[in-house]
Amino acid sequence: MEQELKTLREAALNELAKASDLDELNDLRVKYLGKKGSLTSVLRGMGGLSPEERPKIGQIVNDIRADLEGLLTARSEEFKQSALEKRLASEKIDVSLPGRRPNIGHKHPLTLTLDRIKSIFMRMGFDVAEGPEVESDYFNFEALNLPKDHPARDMQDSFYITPEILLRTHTSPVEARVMQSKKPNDPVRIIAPGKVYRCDYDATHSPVFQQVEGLVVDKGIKLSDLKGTLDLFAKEMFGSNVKLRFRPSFFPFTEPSAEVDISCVMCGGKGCRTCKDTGWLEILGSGMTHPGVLEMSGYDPNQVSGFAFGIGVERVAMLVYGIDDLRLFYDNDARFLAQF
Ligand code: 2U9
Repeated sequence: MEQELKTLREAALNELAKASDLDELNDLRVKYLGKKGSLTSVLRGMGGLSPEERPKIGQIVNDIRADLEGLLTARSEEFKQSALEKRLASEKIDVSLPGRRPNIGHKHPLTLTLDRIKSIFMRMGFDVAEGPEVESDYFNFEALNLPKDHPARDMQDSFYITPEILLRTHTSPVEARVMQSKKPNDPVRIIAPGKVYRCDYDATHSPVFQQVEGLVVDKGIKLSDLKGTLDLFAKEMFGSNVKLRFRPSFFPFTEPSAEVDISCVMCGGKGCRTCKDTGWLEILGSGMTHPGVLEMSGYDPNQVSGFAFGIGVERVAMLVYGIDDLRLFYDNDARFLAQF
């Protein structure tokens, strides 16, 4: 057996000396030291040896294993080193060249605008509420006092999934859901930001756009609360010199309703192309929450009252950044987006 081991050792050393790369070294490791390798087979055959011979042979096997392992490691280091040297010799790096600046992304102008709107209302104590974009006819229309013959309910004006389910046309259903989740008459002070969908597409309308709607309901909420809140919002958003104008309007979910204009941010109210020489820019719609809408969500209009408003985020972003075509927000043209 001693002779057999000696031959094995010599064969292994011989092959190791001839190996020319890491793969071959690995094959040799498996061949001699692996689970089914030659040395392991010798160890298995030791059962037939006398008790005096066993430790002697065991010692020889261990010595060979240690020798082979040492040599394998040394040779593989040699191969790795020479591969590295070869690569370094062929690779020419000019460390004096300027580096490549990575393109770091940033927030989309609509997100920047939305963040600012949210921050202004959060500082006034509003909570941010969210809800589904795929909505039921009940929450999108019924609970908001939108009659069956209202134009928004037409298949041509909204995206229907089934006759009873559609892509929400405003974020108002979020406010209705919040009211219905509360104890009747519990105070509400929320904004509902998010995407909404309508069949419309031109320079000032996109089939998907973003809104921030707001709803305040409590005992004794008055029109002056609505005016004060929106006045503060407009001054924070467009500057403290801005003036507000409330024009009577109509929405099914508010009564009375008002459209809100700000003095033109481009010309300060003198009249220019942006304000079509009127000195005013329409920025949002608002009103006192319709008693029927309160009732529908379990609130008692004799105990509490409220106000609501709706802001188009694209419209605000266009005024803040001086953009004249809303489609730019959705084209994903890097030359446009890089400017923010
Ligand atoms: C509940 C009750 C009342 C939300 C309101 C508006 C006025 C409004 C438009 C502005 C521009 C939508 O993005 S836009 O096209 N919105 O004028 N929205 S009051 O009123 C509500 C909402 C929920 C329960």
